[in-house]
Amino acid sequence: MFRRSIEAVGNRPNVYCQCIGRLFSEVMMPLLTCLIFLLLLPFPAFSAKASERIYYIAADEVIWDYAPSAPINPIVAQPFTNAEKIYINGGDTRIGHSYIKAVYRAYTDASFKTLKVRAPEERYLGILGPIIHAEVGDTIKVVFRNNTHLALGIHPHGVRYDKSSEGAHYATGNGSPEPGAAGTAATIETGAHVLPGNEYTYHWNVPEQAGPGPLDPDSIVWLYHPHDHESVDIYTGLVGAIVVTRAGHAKPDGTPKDVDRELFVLFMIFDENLSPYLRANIKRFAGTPGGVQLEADDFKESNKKHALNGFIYGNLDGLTMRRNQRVRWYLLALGNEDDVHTAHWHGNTVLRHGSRTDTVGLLPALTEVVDMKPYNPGVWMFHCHVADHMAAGMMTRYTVTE
Ligand SMILES: [Cu+2]
Repeated sequence: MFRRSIEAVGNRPNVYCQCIGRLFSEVMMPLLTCLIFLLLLPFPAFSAKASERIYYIAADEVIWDYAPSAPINPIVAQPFTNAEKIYINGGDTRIGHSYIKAVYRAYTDASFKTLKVRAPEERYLGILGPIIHAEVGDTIKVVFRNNTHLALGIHPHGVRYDKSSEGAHYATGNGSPEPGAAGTAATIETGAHVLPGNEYTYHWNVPEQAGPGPLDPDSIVWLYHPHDHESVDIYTGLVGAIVVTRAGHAKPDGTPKDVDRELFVLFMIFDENLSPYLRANIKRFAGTPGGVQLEADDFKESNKKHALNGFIYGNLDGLTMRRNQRVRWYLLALGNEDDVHTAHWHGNTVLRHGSRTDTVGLLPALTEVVDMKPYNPGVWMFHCHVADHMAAGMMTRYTVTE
């Protein structure tokens, strides 16, 4: 084009212009293109602009209903059986299916006045906190507000933090008994123990080490939860997830480009016997609070909610997708020695690290990322395959539409 436009100027084209034009179009341009390509090739992160992802997350106290469908079990569209009623029914010495709990919730800004409303396609997340998305190279800033009556914080897995953003509190020194001795955790504010009504800001980095490894898909998932008194804090209901996408492979919102639908499911037996709200729950929901025997086996069993995203017996609703969509399932687990789960799909299969399966094992604080390309439309069961857990309600359904 350049040469032709010069020639069109007159009958005697300028020889120097022609030479410069040819030199530019046939030598310099290809050289420049190659140079730019070679520079970008080993550094895909250069093509993506690093962002600071800001989240306003509060711990809020709520009344959580594990089975809003009661007295109907939606899996069979029948009333709950006597065996199932152990986990459902309230009574003089039972709490029932609603409990005081705490959940992480997203707000629109630092005023913490307006809740970020979940879109209909996100409501299945249930008790899970806001999903934090970031791309390798980004930074995450979480402004946390504690609206509960407990001292709490946020401890993230996987991402990089300084002590001040670890959200966990323990001695790092030589164990000197002297309170506040240099080098002990007592001298370092980590954001583990944010007092009721207070706020704390966490800064987390997302280096390559926080992102997908060579054998991972383009995004992986990490947990976050309180870590002040970790073994009981998690039974408040406070737990959420962080997705980290490979550099250069994220959409502007941080979600992976190679996925049409992300789904998150937490397999966790919420043992309400260990919840800091146990006594408050007895006082509020038991017919005769004074008659409750904390150590009675049947009372203890009634408080073990074998839940998917905090729902039991098919009450987790909204795991929907279309046929042939690229669906990424992020599976999460947390809890105790009973939290040995095997996530199992009817109707379709998934790819896990390049291997095909329909059942994936989980242990406390382990996560799994598997990809499904649903080819088989219908309403299908999705459940934990541990028999005792199924019987206690760790099951639901997912839907593949045409
Ligand atoms: Cu299970």
